[in-house]
Amino acid sequence: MKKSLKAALLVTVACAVASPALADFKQRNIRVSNGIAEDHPVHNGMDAMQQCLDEKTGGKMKMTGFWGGALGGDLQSTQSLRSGVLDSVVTSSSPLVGIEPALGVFDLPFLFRTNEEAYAVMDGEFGDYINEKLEKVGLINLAYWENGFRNVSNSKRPITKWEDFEGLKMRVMQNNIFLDTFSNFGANATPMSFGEVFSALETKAIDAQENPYVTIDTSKFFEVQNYISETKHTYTPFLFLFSKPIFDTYSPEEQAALRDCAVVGRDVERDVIQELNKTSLAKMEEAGLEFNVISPEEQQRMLEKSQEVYDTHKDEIGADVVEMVQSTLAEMRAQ
Ligand code: 2Q2
Repeated sequence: MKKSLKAALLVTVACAVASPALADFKQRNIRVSNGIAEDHPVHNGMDAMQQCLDEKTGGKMKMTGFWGGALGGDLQSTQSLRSGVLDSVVTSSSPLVGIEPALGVFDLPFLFRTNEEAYAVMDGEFGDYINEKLEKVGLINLAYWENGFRNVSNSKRPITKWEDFEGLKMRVMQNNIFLDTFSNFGANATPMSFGEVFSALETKAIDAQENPYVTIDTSKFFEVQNYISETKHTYTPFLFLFSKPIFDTYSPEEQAALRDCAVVGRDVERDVIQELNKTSLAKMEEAGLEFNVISPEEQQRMLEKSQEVYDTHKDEIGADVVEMVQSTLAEMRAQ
């Protein structure tokens, strides 16, 4: 037998052995709750994840995305996962600190400086450490997707230094670290679920909110705001969570397919969100919003002013947890 034909046969046999038979997969209809709008890059990530699942399972594992909080907000959907009545949710980590306090580390202002730092921490040992904690509370985190670096939009004035927050009625996520961070700057901070933000801005119940550009664009907050200021004050991850009670009924092959394809979707979502962040900002400037970038000096003053937030919340997050991330980042920055 010709060598090349033999090699081709060996590869074919190896693939057949490595990849589970399609018979190992059952028909699964997976509902995925999202608080964000359907045209957010999470949708691109889910499309790529679905394509991966189709290839691995012969189309047996099908996801359906529910957008705009149709199945409930972040915390409500996450609780439904824990009780096994909902399959999956893509949610920020911030509203979940009541379930797992260690997640609060991601809310510390100016923790990460770049996307690369965030990815190294989330996709590495620390991410696994957090995922082990989440499993203990009934949640499987399939992968860390991207919500991203958060910036401030408001209807009153450009934010050029922390003192400019004085008296601003500002929505924050339902999370005490965010509440303290902006109260500490002098804002009149109000915790509010994501689904209420647009109408609160529209009715002037609040003046300001903070989110990545893509979110401010796709959730149309910019339509009822006048200023957008690049502060990059926090990087928020999206957790692609799956119900552990449901996950435990899946075969090892089904579980592996979900985890592997969530990573495929993650990489697509991160790429698309990087591109869309640029076009979202341009679109909002064209819509008439006044844009400014806070200077490195003023960003440093914001960080120094926020040190007391670290001191206040370090113990509730876990001093060891904060230390793990900060030492990882120190090593990266020393290279
Ligand atoms: O400010 C927010 O609440 C957003 O960053 C949300 O966390 C995010 O858009 C989604 O988790 C909404 O479900």
